[in-house]
Amino acid sequence: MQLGLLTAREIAGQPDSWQATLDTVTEATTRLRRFQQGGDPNEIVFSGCGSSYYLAISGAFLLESLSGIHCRAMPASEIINYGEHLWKRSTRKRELIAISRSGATSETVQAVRTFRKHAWGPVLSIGCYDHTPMHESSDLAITLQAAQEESVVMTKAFTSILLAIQYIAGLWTNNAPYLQELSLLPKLSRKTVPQAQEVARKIADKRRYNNYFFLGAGPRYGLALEGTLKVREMALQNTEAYHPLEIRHGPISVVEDGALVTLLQGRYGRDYERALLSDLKLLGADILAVPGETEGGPLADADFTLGAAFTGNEFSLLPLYLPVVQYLGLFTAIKAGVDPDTPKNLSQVVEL
Ligand code: F1P
Repeated sequence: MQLGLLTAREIAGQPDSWQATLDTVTEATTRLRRFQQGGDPNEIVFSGCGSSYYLAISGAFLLESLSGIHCRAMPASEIINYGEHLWKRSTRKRELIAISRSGATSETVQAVRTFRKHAWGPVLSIGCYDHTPMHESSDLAITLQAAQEESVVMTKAFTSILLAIQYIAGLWTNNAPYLQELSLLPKLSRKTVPQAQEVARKIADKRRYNNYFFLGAGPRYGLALEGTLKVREMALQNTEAYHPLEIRHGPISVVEDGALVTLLQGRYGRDYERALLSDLKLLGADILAVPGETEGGPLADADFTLGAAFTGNEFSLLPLYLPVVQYLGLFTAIKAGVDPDTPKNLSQVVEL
């Protein structure tokens, strides 16, 4: 049996899935605009579970920075358990963006129904299947058919939903240059995905690490969390995610030889992040920098880099950070003799 066959195919299928995603959301433009004009919210809540919650974290940061509207991310269970308590004195007009690949995760479906029951605001749901309980409970449903997956772990579904959120953010803010940048991603990914495969294979061939750290600031924090989920679900390894400078405030105590630190680099805070990498390197960690080069030049302290194939607006390039992280989970699992297609104790859908 070849380990990780399904997952490998889905990671490699991202360029096609991203193009199909752009086609789907472009086709839904009128409905998406109408949804937003009807709501006029002063708070947009993003929600989901697991990888879909991590999408919510990145999506909320992204939409708030493009629109100026206050956005927050909540795990679906928090809406069910605390929504009423949290919002009982609030007069804000809200909207919910619910995210679920399956559209059937119990907490997410329940969060959508709770939101509607209390008339907290309209619900937009994003998933990969039609006629799901989540979609049927929402005001507007977007289905990304091409992002459907056989594997338990989310890979192309994650990046495709991320791209859909980016498109919606660009559309709602009438940001034509941003939408134009997004349209280039499928083509860019045809170069980045094979590069990512090569880099991740090299890392897994070098050694098995004791701890895998993922660092990401701003809209990349949710992606760093997704990195931990990939390495944990697929390869069952120890892994942690932080906003980059947060690692100095405690977690650095366990950084030593045997740690791999992956920095998802952006433009802001670059000098602080470079100084941080030097310190982590001195402690014995190996460093993967994604991308390996920014406007500030190449990163001297990186042991591994994902070429300079993507430079530009970090808010548009977000999906390009993921393939190397996904391949890292895949190859680390294969090296350890674990099948990434069948993660321990996990199923595609968590139904309570
Ligand atoms: C959410 C999720 C996945 C996780 C696993 C269990 O699914 O937590 O993120 O990888 O497959 O389910 P969904 O709500 O996006 O379908």
